[in-house]
Amino acid sequence: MTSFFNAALGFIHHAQPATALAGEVKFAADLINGISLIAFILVEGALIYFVIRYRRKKGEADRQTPYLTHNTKAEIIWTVLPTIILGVIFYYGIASFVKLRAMPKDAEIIELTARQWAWDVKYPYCVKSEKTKAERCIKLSSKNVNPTEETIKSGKLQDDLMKDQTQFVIAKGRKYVMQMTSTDVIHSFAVPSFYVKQDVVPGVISRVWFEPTVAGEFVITCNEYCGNKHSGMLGKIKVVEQTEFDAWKTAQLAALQKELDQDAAGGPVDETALIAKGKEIYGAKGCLACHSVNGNPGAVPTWKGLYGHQVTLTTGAKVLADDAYLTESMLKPAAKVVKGFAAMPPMPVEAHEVKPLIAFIKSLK
Ligand code: HEC
Ligand SMILES: [Cu+2]
Repeated sequence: MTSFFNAALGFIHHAQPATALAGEVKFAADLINGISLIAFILVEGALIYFVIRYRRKKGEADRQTPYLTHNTKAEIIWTVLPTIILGVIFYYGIASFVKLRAMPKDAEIIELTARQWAWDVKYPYCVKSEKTKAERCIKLSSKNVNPTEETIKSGKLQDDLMKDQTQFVIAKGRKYVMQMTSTDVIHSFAVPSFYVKQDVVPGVISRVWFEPTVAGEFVITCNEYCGNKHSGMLGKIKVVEQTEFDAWKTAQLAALQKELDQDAAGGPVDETALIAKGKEIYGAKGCLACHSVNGNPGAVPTWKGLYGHQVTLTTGAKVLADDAYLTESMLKPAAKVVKGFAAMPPMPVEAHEVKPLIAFIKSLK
């Protein structure tokens, strides 16, 4: 019997609990589903039994239903029993809900921004340039998909990206608060194994917290329909041991420091290096989810042949796609909108990324 229930519930809850609270939430959900399943079987079973047992048989005389006004015993049972059951459900529901909603004070805060169709995260770990005083923090966007010539030509790029979205790393046994907002439409941040789900809404900051207790990789899904690539708005959380996390963090910060120093020295000067960097950002910042670079027409303008050509705007005006126009289009996408397209939502492009991106667009003749 237990294995039957486990199998039945297994359809609903595949995920193994992987945080301090997940077990409690799973228990509440399993309890409600289990009670519902039993109630369903009893009610439907009785229904089928009565239909067969009390059916009107062939040639049988008509019978009148007895006139019942009330039955105290039955009324007490069907009032008290459901009240007790609902009371139990309420208790287990509210007990874990209260804990889920109380953000711990000693947690690390990770900022998360949702957009069509990716998650961008920002850690509270930063480095500063001695020379320029510029600051750079660990940020992760889509997993660094490094587009190859082959994938660019085939146009398969966009599917490639959707398969392997943002992957971010956290340490086992630490508490984390995700501080979340959206730049475009309503999304919902959900990690099935963590048993958390929270709407991510433009103009609003919502929070969710967890304390991972199991090392491994866990899937992030968007649980609110948010456009035609909603189903590909996936991500991964990689939970590692504290020592591994520290090593990861040190390496990330060292790479950022190197970038800062390079920028302070004038940035990569040779065009090939700039193009390579631009291509990397195109993958890492998820531009490739929308912009093709092989000329494929779509719901979004292709980047192929864009540089140096005339672009018609929604206002009817024509502009030359030069450095100034492209810079503005990346940093303030709503300023000039290409005719025939919806405005691009704000993108997490940083000022220092514009130059390499333009070099990359320029190279797509
Ligand atoms: C959700 C889909 C989407 C994503 C992701 C996206 N864009 Fe766009 N982009 C658009 C749309 C739609 C337009 C055309 C409307 C407009 O001009 O705002 C556009 C236009 C542009 C233009 C002007 C192109 C032209 O033909 O004039 C530039 C430059 C641009 N995007 C850069 C970027 C960069 C850089 C990224 C990655 C950081 C990016 N976009 C990611 C949808 C997207
Ligand atoms: Cu979404």
